[in-house]
Amino acid sequence: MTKNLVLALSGGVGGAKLALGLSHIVAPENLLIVANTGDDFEHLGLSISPDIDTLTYALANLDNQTLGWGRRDETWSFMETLATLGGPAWFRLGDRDLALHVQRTLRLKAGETLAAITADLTARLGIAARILPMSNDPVRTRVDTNEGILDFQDYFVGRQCQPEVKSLHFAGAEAARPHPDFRAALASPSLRAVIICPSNPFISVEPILALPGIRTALAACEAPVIAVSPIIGGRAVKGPTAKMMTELGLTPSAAAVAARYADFLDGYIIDHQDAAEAAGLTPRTILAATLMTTLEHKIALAQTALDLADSL
Ligand code: FO1
Repeated sequence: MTKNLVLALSGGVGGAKLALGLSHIVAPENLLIVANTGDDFEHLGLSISPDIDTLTYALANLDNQTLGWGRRDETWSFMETLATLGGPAWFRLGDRDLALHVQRTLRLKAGETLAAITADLTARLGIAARILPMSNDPVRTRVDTNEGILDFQDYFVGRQCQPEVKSLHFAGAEAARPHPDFRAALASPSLRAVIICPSNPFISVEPILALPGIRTALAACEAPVIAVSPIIGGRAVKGPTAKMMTELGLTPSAAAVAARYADFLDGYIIDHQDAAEAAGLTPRTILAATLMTTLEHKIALAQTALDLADSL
């Protein structure tokens, strides 16, 4: 049995960059990208799945590289008009992006699963690799802060990550069923590697790990589990990872992220800047250029991750 299936766990902007790199190397029928849905929420009566959409736009080459979310070449007539009508304008939905949320909402209301809808919409956008929601059941990240418990998007966008994080929990995770194809991939004899993309461990990766049986399945996984550090030089490339780690009493370092995955991590990729940390790490650790600003960087890092997996 040739081991050719690559399973990537992704959320947010960093995850989508590495997923894009992998999509240029791994044949689409062998690439399964599991997307975090803990960021999902209902807004303006719409079901919004930001991490699925960030992945979708990145793989469709439609992503807004300035904002890091939403579509490029966007117009904002809907938002401008909504604001003049006194509607909530804090969560910005571009006119083209809006069509995706409307269509997803209509199809969910018609009884389709998030996975089925995602498969059809990504195909319509010309994406061959498979983007799979971690579950069809609702999981909602809640952030317990010094200002009380906030829904994720209220914290992340509404409050721009200012409140001090005391803890996170993933409402619904214990009752949610991992998508069966996700479970099957983890147990598949043709699994070549599991790649944990450089996403925020707390808001993008741990909702996935919080699903019943996933941590156990990763620890039991025959294939190597590789992670790319989302922290470079003590700082996150984008977003609140470092601030969150400090507020949670952790040192914002590549080593501290690896410790979150200690029970299943086989290989770890950290940036050259963090070479000094490599010695103390238990998983096989290698250095690479982990800041991905060009497509070439994304492809190179994806290749490095697969090479590390194949070497273990
Ligand atoms: N992030 C923001 O900081 N401000 C926004 O107005 C915003 C709108 C938005 C609309 C659609 C979408 O898919 C994502 C959007 N994001 C926005 C990002 C979103 O908050 C994600 O949860 C983050 O990318 C973290 O994963």
